[in-house]
Amino acid sequence: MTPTVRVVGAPTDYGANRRGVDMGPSAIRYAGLAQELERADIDVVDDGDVRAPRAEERDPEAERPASGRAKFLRETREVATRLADRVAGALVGDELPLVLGGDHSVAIGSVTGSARNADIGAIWFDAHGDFNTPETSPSGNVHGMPLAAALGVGDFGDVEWANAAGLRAENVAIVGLRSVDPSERPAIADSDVTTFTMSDIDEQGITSVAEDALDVATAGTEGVHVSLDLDWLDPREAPGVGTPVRGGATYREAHSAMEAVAERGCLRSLELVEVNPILDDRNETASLATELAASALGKQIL
Ligand code: B3U
Ligand code: MN
Ligand code: MN
Repeated sequence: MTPTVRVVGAPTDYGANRRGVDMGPSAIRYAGLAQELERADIDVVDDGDVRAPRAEERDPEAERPASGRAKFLRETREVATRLADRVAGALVGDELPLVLGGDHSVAIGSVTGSARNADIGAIWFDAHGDFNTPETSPSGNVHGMPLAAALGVGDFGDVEWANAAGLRAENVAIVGLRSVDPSERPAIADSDVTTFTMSDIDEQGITSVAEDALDVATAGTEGVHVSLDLDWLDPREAPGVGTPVRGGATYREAHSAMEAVAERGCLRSLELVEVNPILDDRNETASLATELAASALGKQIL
């Protein structure tokens, strides 16, 4: 039985360089998230949004990292701290937190909250590695850094609020990779994270890749955080994202991977990030996000 799902929105955009992704939580709710889950016999409680500052009212450099660049680090910390408390609180109440982003920097809060009282694994469905650090980032945008932050890579080792103590790189898999910055490649290679590129999906098939990723994330852990960046999908399926990259997962591959997650029975927390309704076509990316959430949470066809 799927536990009650507690929805919490994190309407941020300062981790990305695009306005509009802060409207992701509204777009996903408007697309019918609660109804989609209820139709799948899943109980849903909507906890509203965490308070998130507006980028234009803040100084991007207010909290400078030890070296390099990470814009809006202070704001990222504020939201991550609030979100981590909400996520951990839901889990203490035996509920399953479902976080709606916002840009992917919110994952720092989701992961640290999910890892607060348990050893967890994580599966990162994403076109990108999200493994930049303030020293390596070409953009300074924190949405390209959350996985490195949670694992304490580079300078992030000293950023205590961002490190997820109960998450080890050996239990992390990235699925769908096809856009990695030259500067972040060595950090991924030097880590114990397991990667599955789009070529791996071409060669092995999504069923095998999803099972392998689940093996990595569940080995010796108490549950898995699934971080679903909608740019994992091909832009033809999910046009409403800030940084689309051609050659992504198809509609069926995405559902198949989510169904594998549900079947394994290991899901501890879920997040849907980077939906940008301004760039979308009739809210179809948000609508797809609701469908994929239902699959991950165990929607049955028959
Ligand atoms: N790797 C680039 C681009 C990027 C990462 N995540 C997204 N875009 N969504 C960066 O800015 O770190
Ligand atoms: Mn991402
Ligand atoms: Mn991405």
